[in-house]
Amino acid sequence: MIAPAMRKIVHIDMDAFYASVEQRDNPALRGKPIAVGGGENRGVTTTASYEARKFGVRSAMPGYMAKKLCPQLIFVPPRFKIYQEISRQVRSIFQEYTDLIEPLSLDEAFLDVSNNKHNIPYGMEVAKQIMQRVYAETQLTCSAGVSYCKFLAKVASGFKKPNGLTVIRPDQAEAFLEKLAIGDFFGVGKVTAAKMRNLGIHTGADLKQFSKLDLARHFGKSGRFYFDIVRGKDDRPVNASRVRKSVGIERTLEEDLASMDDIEPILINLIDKFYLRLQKVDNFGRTISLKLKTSDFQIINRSVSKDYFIKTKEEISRLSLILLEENLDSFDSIRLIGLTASNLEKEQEMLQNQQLELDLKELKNEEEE
Ligand code: TTP
Ligand code: MG
Repeated sequence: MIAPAMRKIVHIDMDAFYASVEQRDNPALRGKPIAVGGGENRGVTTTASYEARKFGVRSAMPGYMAKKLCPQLIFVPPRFKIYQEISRQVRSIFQEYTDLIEPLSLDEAFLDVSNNKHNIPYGMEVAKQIMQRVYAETQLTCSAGVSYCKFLAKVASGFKKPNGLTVIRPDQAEAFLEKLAIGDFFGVGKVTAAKMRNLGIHTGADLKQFSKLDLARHFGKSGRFYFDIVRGKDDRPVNASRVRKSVGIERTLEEDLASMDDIEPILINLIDKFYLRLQKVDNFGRTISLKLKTSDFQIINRSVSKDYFIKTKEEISRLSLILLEENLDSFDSIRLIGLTASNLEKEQEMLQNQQLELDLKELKNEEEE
């Protein structure tokens, strides 16, 4: 058997992203400790410039606390539109090298450059070029990590911030992971890290002492993941299509049904559940589709699209019932019925917006307080 070729994964993370953008666009802020966020009295810091970090100012820190740590701190309101624009700009640089891009937020992404568009043999070379291109086009720096898996690439990018490039080769992985502090393991949250320290796990080497069974006992399913990553085993693919394309629900009927009278109550019930789903994921579509599977296993898919997002239950009900009525002649009886929303609101920019929404919500909460 031929072993699969080693993957080349790059993780890129912008340096002090929002703060760097503000310093770039306002020379008066350069070299100064700044915090981007709601301000001194209200609001939290989204991020701080490196000058401010020297004083201990951190992301998610309340403004008054940041000011206490660093009295000369300058508060700057965020400009999310600009950050989003830069994020897009940076992403199009990535796209010149690969289509396998998995954004984690506005300012970071995984890239699988194993088969990159320029046939560059080394991941490090791709990362170097991307860093240069990002700087040339945005006057902002980023840091990059290169390795054979996502976990190590992510950890590597944080290793020499700012403007740093770190490569972890397979033969270096073990030593690197053994020395790594548990708080720096990507995927180990604050709570888990604290729990691990209580168990005497402070570094990768400590973590390695635990059996898979023990880790599963203490940390459930994640235990197995920790067992693997500390051994440098991470096969997760770079997932370029994590963005949801549709939200759907379907139900197989207990018995095959034929008439509007019989199907309608089932559909109405399904609409209730469907609407709850849409609300829960807070993602509505411009298209509603009705799926019917006939008793002889033919699939009938019918949809209706609007030029706006269909957000009320009344409209979803009305459209679904019309779709059913219009298609009653297309089957003798059905065994399954389903509803799907597509052309989703969040489809295009979902990942980018996640960060944005968090930020906006944070600020709004602060304003409401
Ligand atoms: P990060 O990449 O975590 O931080 P950073 O880019 O500011 O700094 P670093 O050089 O260490 O990478 O987050 C990216 C942006 O996301 C950050 O500039 C602001 C925003 N953000 C928040 O709004 N809230 C938060 O709690 C964090 C961590 C980040
Ligand atoms: Mg960053």
